[in-house]
Amino acid sequence: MEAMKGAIFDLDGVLVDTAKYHYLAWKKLADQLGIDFTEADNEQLKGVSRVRSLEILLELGGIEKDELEQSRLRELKNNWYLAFIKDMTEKELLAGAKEYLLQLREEGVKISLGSASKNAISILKSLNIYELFDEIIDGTKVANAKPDPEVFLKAAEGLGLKPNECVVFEDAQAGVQAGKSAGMYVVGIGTKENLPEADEVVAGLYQLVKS
Ligand code: B16
Ligand code: MG
Repeated sequence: MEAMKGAIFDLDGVLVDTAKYHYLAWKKLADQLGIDFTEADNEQLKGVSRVRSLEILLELGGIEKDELEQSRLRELKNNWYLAFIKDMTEKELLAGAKEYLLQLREEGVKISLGSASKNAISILKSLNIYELFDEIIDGTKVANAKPDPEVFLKAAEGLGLKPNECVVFEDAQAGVQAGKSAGMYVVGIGTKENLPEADEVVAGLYQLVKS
């Protein structure tokens, strides 16, 4: 890797733990549809787009729905999810997240978001870190979901940097693959067992904060 000039952060699971709220909302939908859906099943939805997440849920239940009905179900789930995260505050930031963003800014590293979420901007604002980003690429700006590299390539372009000048911070396997396909150095957030393709793995951003 060249010296890091840009840092591209996934949102859910890296900066904030919204996975539990996604789970509660998908679980509510699953209950309504009579689908058995566990927290272990929810792992398959991490980092995956809303459209694909619903397809996986329906596949788990062996249920088929046409596109119109799927769109209604996605909206239902998203409204529940938004109600769950409505009162989210800075307290929900994962350990070290804000400190690490501030440290990078201090070092002159450019910062972008690279998230599949279509709710990313409102979440960043609730967490009071929106102003720390030079670029935001989210689910409203990409056509192809991770593991496609589009989200990270657009982020690098938005920062005015080459892919090999950027480092991706990702907690999901699909996101790590997207970062590698983009030609970037990838720091996995989690464990080596779960993210074997990452260039290095830390348990959380707090491990990268200089004391
Ligand atoms: P939304 P990330 C992803 O965010 C989540 O990990 C994934 O579980 C979710 O389905 C996806 O965003 C879409 O989110 O329904 O809010 O548009 O990890 O890429 O930041
Ligand atoms: Mg994630």
